[in-house]
Amino acid sequence: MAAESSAYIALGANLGDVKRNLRRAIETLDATPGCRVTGVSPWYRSRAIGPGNQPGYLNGVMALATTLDPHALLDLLQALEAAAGRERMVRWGARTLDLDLLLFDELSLADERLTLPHPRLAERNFVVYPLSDLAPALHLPDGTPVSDLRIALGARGLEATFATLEQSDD
Ligand code: A4P
Ligand code: MG
Repeated sequence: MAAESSAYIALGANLGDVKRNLRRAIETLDATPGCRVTGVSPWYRSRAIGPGNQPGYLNGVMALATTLDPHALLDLLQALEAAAGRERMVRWGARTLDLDLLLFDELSLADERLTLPHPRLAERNFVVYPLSDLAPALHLPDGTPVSDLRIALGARGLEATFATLEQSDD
């Protein structure tokens, strides 16, 4: 059996049936051969970063144990985004699921498809807060503790919500 790697994935959604899309992404990843979801963070509402007047996002992070390589995992995440996107194009007309590969073991790399750690990880409190909730002692490959990033960024535009998607009522 191939050795398992440890990966962290950011989840975000701001349109459509947000909780259902997020829940489904977690369930589908956990049901994929070679992937095991080992933890899910609490969930945050965040002010949208991006053009126009977008609704707020729901953001969280999951931890994954996987035998996939990083590019195969990226393929899988993009397939899940596309699956949610196809539904959304019929019903809502805009993005409903964003899955970013934040960290993969201690890997640092940059090629045309994949940059690790995720290039915007350290700038985004809606990524760093749930990541440090889930893994308080985690360090980036360069040694930066995620707890330091959390202090540096602060909670501006961020609101802690529910501990699990299942606990929340729609
Ligand atoms: N790519 C390179 N490295 C990675 C990586 N580590 N993980 C490439 C995922 N993808 C990676 O990403 C564009 C390309 O990045 C991919 O083709 C992949 O090969 P995408 O997810 O397809 O496109 P995108 O999400 O529309 O663009 P981008 O630039 O990745 O946006 P972000 O950074 O994902 O931001 N505001 C709030 N409050 N909360 C959010 O979650 N999310 C976004 C999307 C914007 N504003 C937000 C939030
Ligand atoms: Mg993205």
